[in-house]
Amino acid sequence: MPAKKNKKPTRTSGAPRERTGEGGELHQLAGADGPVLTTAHGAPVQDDNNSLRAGTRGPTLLSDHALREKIFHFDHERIPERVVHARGYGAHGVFENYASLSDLTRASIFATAGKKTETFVRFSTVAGNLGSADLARDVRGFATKFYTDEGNWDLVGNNIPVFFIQDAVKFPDLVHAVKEEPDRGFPQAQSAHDTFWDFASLMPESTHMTLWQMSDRTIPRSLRMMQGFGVHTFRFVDAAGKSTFVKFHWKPLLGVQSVVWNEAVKINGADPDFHRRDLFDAITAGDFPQWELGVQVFDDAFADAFEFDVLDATKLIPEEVLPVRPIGLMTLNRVVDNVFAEIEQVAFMTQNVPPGIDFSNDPLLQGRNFSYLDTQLKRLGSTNFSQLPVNAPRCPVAHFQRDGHMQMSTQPGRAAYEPNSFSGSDRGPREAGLDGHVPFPEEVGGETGRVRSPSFADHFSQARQFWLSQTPVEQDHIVLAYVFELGKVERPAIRARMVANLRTVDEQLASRVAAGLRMPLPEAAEPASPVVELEPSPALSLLANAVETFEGRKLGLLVGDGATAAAVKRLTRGVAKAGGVVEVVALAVGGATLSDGSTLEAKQAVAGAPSVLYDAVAVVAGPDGGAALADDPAARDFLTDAFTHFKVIGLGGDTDALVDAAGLAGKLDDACLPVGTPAQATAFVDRLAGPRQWERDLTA
Ligand code: HDE
Repeated sequence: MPAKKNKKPTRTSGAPRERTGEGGELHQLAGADGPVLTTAHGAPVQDDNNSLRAGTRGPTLLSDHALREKIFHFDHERIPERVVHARGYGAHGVFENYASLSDLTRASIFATAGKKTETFVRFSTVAGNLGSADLARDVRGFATKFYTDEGNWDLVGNNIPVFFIQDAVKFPDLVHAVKEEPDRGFPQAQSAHDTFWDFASLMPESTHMTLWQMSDRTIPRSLRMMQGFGVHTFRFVDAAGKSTFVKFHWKPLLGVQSVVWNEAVKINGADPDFHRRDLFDAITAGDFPQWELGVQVFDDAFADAFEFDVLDATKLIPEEVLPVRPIGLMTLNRVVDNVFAEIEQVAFMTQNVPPGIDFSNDPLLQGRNFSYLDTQLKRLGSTNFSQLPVNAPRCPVAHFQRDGHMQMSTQPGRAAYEPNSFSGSDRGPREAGLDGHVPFPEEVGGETGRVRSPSFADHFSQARQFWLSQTPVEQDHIVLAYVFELGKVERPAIRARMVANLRTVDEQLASRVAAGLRMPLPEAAEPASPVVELEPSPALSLLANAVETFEGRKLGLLVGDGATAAAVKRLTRGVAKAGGVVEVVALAVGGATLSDGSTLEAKQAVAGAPSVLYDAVAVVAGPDGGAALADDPAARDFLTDAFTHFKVIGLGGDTDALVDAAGLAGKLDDACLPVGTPAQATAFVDRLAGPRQWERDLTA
C-alpha cells in the first residue's frame, strides 16, 4: 500500500478536535472551559488519540510514557470483588436520634434528642458476582456505617433477622455451597442448585432461614422497602458499666414490599439494575428513603427465661414477646459521586463499635469480628484502607500506627511510640482510660472444647412458627419457591432430605412441596430437640403488615394514539399527589399523539418496558391507538403480565381490543378499573394504595 504510506498526516489528534471559526482553525473541545488533560503526575497531555509512532504507519515507540501510564493504570483498575455480597449499591445519609438513651448506653450517637450523625449504607445480594442481576432470590445485606463522634459504628446486617448457621466455622462451607458449583461455574446468583440444598438439607439449623429465604422477603420490590436486622444480640453499656442486651431493627417508612417470583425472573432480564436504578432515581428526585432504627432491649433475666438462646443467630425474639422500640430515623439523601470510590471501597467491619456498644458471645458474631479485617486488606490492598474518604472517621484520629502501603497521612511529631517523654506536637496521643471503649467485663469460665451448646439444639420450632405466621398467599409463595428451587436440584436424595426436614416443620408444608415436585412424602426428619408449639407471630408476615400507600411506587402508563389528554393529565396528577411516579410508555419512545393533537413523549418504548417494571399499570388510547396496541406483542404482554402478577390495572378509552388480544376478555376483576372520568381516576388512584389483587383467579 505505498500510496497510503506516503500520504502526509493532516493532523496529529483525532476526535476531540473540531473545526470552528471562519478561518477554519482547530480548537480542542475541552480546552476553553474545562481542565486540561494531564498524566497522573500532572504533565499536560498533547494528544490522547494517537500514540507516539515512528512514521504514520510504523511501530509504537516505547518512549510514549503517557500511553504506558494510561494503559498501566487501566490494567490495574479491578480489585477483588467481595467474597460474598459482591453486588451492591449504596448512598449517604443522616441518622437522627429521637431521645436520649443514656439510661441504656453511653454511645454518644444516642446521647441527646435530635442529635444527627452522618451515615453510609450499602445494600447487597449475597451469592451473586458483582455483575449479577439485582432481583436474584437472595438475602439482602443492609450494612450501615455511622460516622459517630467516638468512631465509626458499622451495623452490618441483613434484611432477614436470622441466619443459616450458628457457628462461624461453617460460613465458608455455606458460601461454597451457594456459590456457582466449582466444576462448572454455574449457576450464578442462585441457591436453586444441588450443592446449596445438599448443604441446607444436611444442616437442620438452616431450616428456619430457608423458610425466610423461600418467602417473598428475598425478592424485594425496592431496597427502600426492606427491613434490616442486626441479627446478632449485641450489648448496650451505660456510663456506669451496666449492660443491656440489644437487637437492632430497621423499618422502612415506605413499608415492606416484594415482587412475585415470575416478575423477579422477568425484571432480571428487562432491567438487571432494577434496585440500584430505583434507589438512584428516588434519591436524585429528592424522594429520600427513610428507615426507623428500633431496638429490642432485654436483661439477663429475660435472656435466661426466653425459650431459645439469645446467642443463637438462627433464632429471633418475636416482636409480640418483646416489642421494638423506635429510637431514631435514618434518611438517605445523597447518591455517591463515584461508585468505585465509595460503594466498592467502603469497608464494613462488625468489630467497629463505639464506646457504649459491645458484643455478645454469639459464636457467629465472634467469628465475624475476627474476619472482616482480613477481607479489607485482601480487597483494598493496604492496611491504610481506613484513610479512604468513605471509610475515614469524621472524628479526630490519633495513634502510633505508621507507614504501610498508600499512607495518605503525613503523621507529624517525633515520637511514634508510647510511653514517651516528649511534649507538644511531638508527644502524640495518650490512652483514653475509662473514656475509651471498655470491653464489658463479663465473667467467663468453663472448659475449652469444640462444643455446641445444647441450648442451640432446637432447629425447627421457630421455622414452624414462621410458617404458621404467614398469610395463605405468603404460604403459597413459600411452597412455590421450595418447589422451584428443589425442582432445579438434580439429585432426588437431596430433595427428599430437604422435604423430610420440612415435614418436621409442618405436615402441610411438606406435603404441598412434595406434591409440587411429584415425589413421595418422605418420613419426617428426627429433630435433635422436640418441636415446641409456639404462638404465631403476626409481625412476621409481610402482607399482614403492608403499608397502604402508593408512595415511592410507579405506575406504568401505556398510552396509545388518540388517548384523551385530560385523562392522562388527571392520572399523572393523581398519582403524583399520592406520592407515586408515572412513567409514560408508548409503542415508540417518541410518544403518542393525544386527542388534543399534542404529543406526549414516552419515557420508554413498550418493547423495552414490560409491566414488571411497574407496581401498577394503566392503558389509555383512542380507537386507532387501541387497535395498534392490540396488534403489538409487547403491548399485549404488558397487560397480560400485569394481570398475572396480580396488579391493579386502569383502562381508559378504547382498550377493548387490547384486553381481548391479551386474552383477558371476560376475566377482568375488581382491580381492573376504568379511568376515563375524573371520579374513576380518583377511585383508581385510591385503589393503587391497596394491596395487589391476590384473590385474582388465574386459572379461569
Ligand atoms: Fe458477612 N462478610 N460474614 N455476614 N457480610 C462480608 O466482608 C463473614 C455474616 C454481611 O456491603 C465480607 O467486606 C463471615 C452474617 C454483609 O460491604 C466477609 C461470617 C451477616 C456484608 C464476610 C459472616 C453478614 C458482609 C465480604 C460468618 C448478617 C456486606 C466482603 C462468621 C448479619 C458488607 C466484606 C458490604 C460481607 C465474612 C456472616 C452480613 C468475607 C466470616 C451472619 C451485609 O468478610
